[in-house]
Amino acid sequence: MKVEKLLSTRARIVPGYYALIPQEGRLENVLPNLENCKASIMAAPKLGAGFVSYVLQMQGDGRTTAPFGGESGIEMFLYVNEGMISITVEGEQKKLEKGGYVYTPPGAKIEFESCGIQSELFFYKNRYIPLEGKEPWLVWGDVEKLEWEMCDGMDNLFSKKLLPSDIAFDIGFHILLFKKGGCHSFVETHVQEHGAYILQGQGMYLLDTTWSPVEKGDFIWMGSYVPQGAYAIGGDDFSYIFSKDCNRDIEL
Ligand code: UGY
Ligand code: MN
Repeated sequence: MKVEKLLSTRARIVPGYYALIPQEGRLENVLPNLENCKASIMAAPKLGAGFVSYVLQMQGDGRTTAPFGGESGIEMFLYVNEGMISITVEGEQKKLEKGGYVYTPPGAKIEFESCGIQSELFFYKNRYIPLEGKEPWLVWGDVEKLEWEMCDGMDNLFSKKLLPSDIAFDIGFHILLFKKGGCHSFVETHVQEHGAYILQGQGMYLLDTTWSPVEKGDFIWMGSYVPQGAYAIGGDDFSYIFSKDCNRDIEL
């Protein structure tokens, strides 16, 4: 068979530091508790990430055959990027559409199934860092109901904060939206990690010293201290959802 295109990739992987995984390079994994679902594991400890994140493409009849979670200390987050999903957490059931999300506190179990249409989920597992006297709680949300906040006084960069500003939580999820001409106001360098999934548009992303073109469907893992920044290109809105560890001191 003749290969039409030269074999090349936008993937940039520096284990322990950062990774850009373009959509076209993703592979599908079989996971024991998922049926009729293409599961791609994005960030994982093998890469150097402190968490696991997945992109799950569920067929109309895709579902979990056994719950995720239940291990003590594991918190999870699920964001519906396309379609409609019925989700059950500890006996509580809700239907979420595009923009819907749920955070499950340590030890909770989650089950989900597509509601007859193809659905895409961004899914996340992380080991919770306990804080004496505090416990995070189950959070259901819908980004459509959250207000955009201006970032750094700029009229073309906005964010939404998906989880409560409470010290009990050790992780945050946010959406960053770059309107035409929008960019970070400075190149960030920080201890927190990010798992970022691009929801729409195209941009240029700085990771360490290299700018790379990125677009909808790409995943970026930013490890501790990787210099990072972005700007939108092409005139359309550019946005991504990302995780950020928070509210904890560093153990020595
Ligand atoms: O809050 C953040 O750390 C975020 N602005 N970083 C990023 O978008 N790479
Ligand atoms: Mn950052």
